[in-house]
Amino acid sequence: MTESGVEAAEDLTDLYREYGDDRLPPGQRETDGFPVLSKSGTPSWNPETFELELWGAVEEPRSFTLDEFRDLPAVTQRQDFHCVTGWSKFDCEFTGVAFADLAERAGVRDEAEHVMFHSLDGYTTDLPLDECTKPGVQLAYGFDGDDLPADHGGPIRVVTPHKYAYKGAKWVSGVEFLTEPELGYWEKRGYSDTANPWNEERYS
Ligand SMILES: Nc1nc2c(c(=O)[nH]1)N[C@H]1C(S)=C(S)[C@@H](COP(=O)(O)O)O[C@H]1N2
Ligand SMILES: [Mo]
Repeated sequence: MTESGVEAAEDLTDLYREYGDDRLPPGQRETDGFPVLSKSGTPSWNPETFELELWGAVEEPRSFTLDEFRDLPAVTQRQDFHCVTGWSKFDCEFTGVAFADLAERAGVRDEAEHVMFHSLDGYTTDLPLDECTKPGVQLAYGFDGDDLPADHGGPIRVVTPHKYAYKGAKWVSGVEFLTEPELGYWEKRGYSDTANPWNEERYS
C-alpha cells in the first residue's frame, strides 16, 4: 500500500514491445474518452443471483457469486485498450482476478487448448488457453478505482491488452475450457480470430 492507502497499479503499458515497436498499433488513434461498444446494449443482471461459472476441460467445475469472486486475490494493472474500429485508450486501470489464477482454481486439464467466454448478452469470444494466461488478461470488476460501469461490462468483464478488445467479453458469466477451437460472435462474422493489433489482424 502507498501512503494514500491506494494500492499501486502494476504497469503493463509496455507489453506492446513483445509485438511491435510502437505503443500505438498501426491504424489506431488515441482517444481520451472511453467509448462504449456493445452489439445489443447493456443487459440487466441481478447481483443477488449472478454467478460466474467455469466448466469444460477442468478437474473441478466451479461457480462464484459476486461476493465470492471479489474475495479472491485481486490484481490492479495499468494497461492499454485497442478497439478494432480504430480507437485506443491508454492507461486504463483495471482491478480484478488474473485469468491464470482463476484457471488454476478449476484445475485445467491437459487437453484444454482453448477458452470460450460466454456473456449475459449472448456474446461469445474464443482465445487459445496460452493467450489467456498472459500477463494483463484478467476478469475485471474495477476500473480507475471504482466499480466497473455497467456499460463497460460490469459486474465482470475480461480485458485482453495484447488483442483487439472484442476478445475481452463484457458481462462475462461463463468460462468454458475447450479441447478444440470454436469461433465466437464477431469471429463468425468476419473479424480476425487472432486479433493482434500490431499486425493489424482486423478481419479474417
Ligand atoms: N458481451 C460483450 N462483450 C463485448 C462486446 C459486446 O458487444 N458484448 N463488444 C466488444 C467490443 S467490439 C469492444 S471494442 C469492447 C468494448 O468495450 P467498451 O464498451 O468497454 O469500450 O467490448 C467487447 N466485448
Ligand atoms: Mo470493438
